[in-house]
Amino acid sequence: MNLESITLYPLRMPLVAPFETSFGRATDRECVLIEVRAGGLTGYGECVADSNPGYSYETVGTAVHILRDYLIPPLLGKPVPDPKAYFAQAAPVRGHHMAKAALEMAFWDLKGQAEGKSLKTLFGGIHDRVEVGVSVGLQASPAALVDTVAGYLDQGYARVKIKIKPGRDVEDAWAVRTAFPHLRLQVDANSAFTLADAPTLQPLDDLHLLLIEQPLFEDDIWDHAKLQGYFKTPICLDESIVSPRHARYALEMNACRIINIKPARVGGLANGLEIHDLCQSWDIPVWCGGMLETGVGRAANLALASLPNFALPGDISATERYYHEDITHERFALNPDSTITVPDQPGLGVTVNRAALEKFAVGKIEL
Ligand code: OSB
Ligand code: MG
Repeated sequence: MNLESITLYPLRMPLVAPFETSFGRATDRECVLIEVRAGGLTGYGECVADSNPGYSYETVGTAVHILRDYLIPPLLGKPVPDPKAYFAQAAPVRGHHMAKAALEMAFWDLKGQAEGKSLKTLFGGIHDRVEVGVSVGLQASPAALVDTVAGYLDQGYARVKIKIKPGRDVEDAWAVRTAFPHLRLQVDANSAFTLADAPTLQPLDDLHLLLIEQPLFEDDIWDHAKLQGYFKTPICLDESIVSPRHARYALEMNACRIINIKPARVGGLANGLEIHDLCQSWDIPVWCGGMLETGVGRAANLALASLPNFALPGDISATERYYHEDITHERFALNPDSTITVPDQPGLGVTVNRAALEKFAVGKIEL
């Protein structure tokens, strides 16, 4: 099956509500949808790089550049790469994992469609529904945060993550914990603190949090190992784990007791599977992070999260938490038990709504 053509659609989609983290506030979400044609089939991939380099150095602009000028040209007219082998094949391009992961997702979609198997089946997933939570951005005040969290609990979410940053840390978490004593609660700092902040953060250790996500620098596994030594609450790494190798470093250094797997950050779903297996062999639970994906990326995350060692609820919320209108016909709804059902149709198991795609596309690059 030869790869005939690829189209990149940079998208800008309005979010249902602004999303604020320690690195910024977004009212729209930007990403790139990749459409790959081969053998009469069309596979889709989502590049989760944002409009700005706040979470990662990759952006929509760098992803389009790397895809258009380096990753895609050697693929055209050649057999569609085996998705498990693609990351190694793309090694001449250093870094740019989100750009690579978007292509790899489309190759998985094509493989699943060609073989009549869902991604869940291809990955060896064992759950038909996966436990999910909601990631709540910074709000105007601790009281406003408690109100927002209450709204999500009414919708049925059984696990909540709140964003923290310096000056909006212990007080915010304490307010939510006090309002909801039994809530499964965790915090995410997106690299906003340093080791010198450890005494300030210490009270978090008494709030019965599931985990403290990425408190320190994104490229710093070593100081996380020191910080984990001061806390009984598990540290969970997100930004710092950019490959299976980095996962191994973190485990060998005791830098965390939980890992957040975002397939795009680690270079693709195959690397996500490898980190899942590595962590399982270390008895370290993982969970699936999110990047405010459209239905395309959400379908892939659900398939990945159906594996056995995804032992904690994922940041994979219902479509309506993110978008009034999505680019897939399928919308993901929250089941009453705080789960979302994993797609079971071949490939990603979602179909793209052309009208919505045209509406949200801010460009179109045909290769
Ligand atoms: O750190 O987990 C993060 C969104 C964008 C960038 C980074 C993060 C997030 C989230 C949202 O927390 C998770 C979701 O998709 O619901
Ligand atoms: Mg995070």
